[in-house]
Amino acid sequence: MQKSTKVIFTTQFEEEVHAGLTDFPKHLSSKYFYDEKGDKLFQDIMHMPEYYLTQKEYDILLNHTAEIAELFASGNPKFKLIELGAGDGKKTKILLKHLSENNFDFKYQPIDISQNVLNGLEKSLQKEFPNVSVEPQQGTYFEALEEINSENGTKKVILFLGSNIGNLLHEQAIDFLKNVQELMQDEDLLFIGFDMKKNPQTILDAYNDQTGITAAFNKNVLARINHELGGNFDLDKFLHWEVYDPETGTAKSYLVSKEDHTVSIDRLDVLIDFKEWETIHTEISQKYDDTVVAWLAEEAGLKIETEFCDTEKFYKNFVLRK
Ligand code: AVI
Repeated sequence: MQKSTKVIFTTQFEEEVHAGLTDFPKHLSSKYFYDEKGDKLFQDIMHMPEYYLTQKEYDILLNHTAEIAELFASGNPKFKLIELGAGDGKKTKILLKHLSENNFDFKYQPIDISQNVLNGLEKSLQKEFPNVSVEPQQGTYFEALEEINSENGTKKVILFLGSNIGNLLHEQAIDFLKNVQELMQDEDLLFIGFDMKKNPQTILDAYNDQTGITAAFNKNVLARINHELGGNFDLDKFLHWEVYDPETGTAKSYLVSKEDHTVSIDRLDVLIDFKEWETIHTEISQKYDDTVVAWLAEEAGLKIETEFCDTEKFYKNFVLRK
């Protein structure tokens, strides 16, 4: 970094981009992948054969639909289904179909950071399930938690699918689960997806597809900085690089500068120097085993009630209670 005039940040995006790119080593948060283009790229990722996570969770929901629905309604048949990071709802629609066809007494509240994604979801739900009462809400997981808090008195079934928890470090995941736990009542459930450890090559392939979709997704954070903050990143000067540590179960994504160069970001009034092969760490996608899931749950004050798994044991959905 060469300039250091005082800039007043007006958004969290500006502040975090400045902090991340002037730090050593450099980093940017994966939450900034998701603008309209990033949402579309993530949809494409979920359709890639290499990205097994979506299909595996879909299979679990499809093979255990009735059992899961009964679990949601056990004790108190009336509940609110709150989904954190709902996306296009493709997997959840399996449950919604069963719940609505069998006259379960529930409301569906999809929560997502992207208003664009929510608009699409709401439209498709109106068409496919006109009888389901839908209350979409835009916001981050943490804003969503406040929403959950205001729901006391209604039984809540909280869905957190897609191994979205894997984008958090263990410490952050525990904090998040603890926050959820504190807002849960005894009858509430947390239905949560975890991508499990497996052949390391399978994991690397999922984050390093030959078609370059994941690379474009990773680089989209730079494209966003260009569009929204007046940056002049040349995306071709960066490589998408994925590593997976089979011991810790952590997959990490990087952008690696192929040459010495300087990038300016007008809105932040800053110049960022890159050395040849210097990295920007952009995402972690944690993989789990049973011991780690049990540890996270215990640290957060949650109990594992039951679990569902696909035939290859690639992916698991756990049902947690406080
Ligand atoms: C949203 N999240 C769980 C995805 C993952 O697997 O970490 C995001 C993703 N990054 C690259 N491919 C998919």
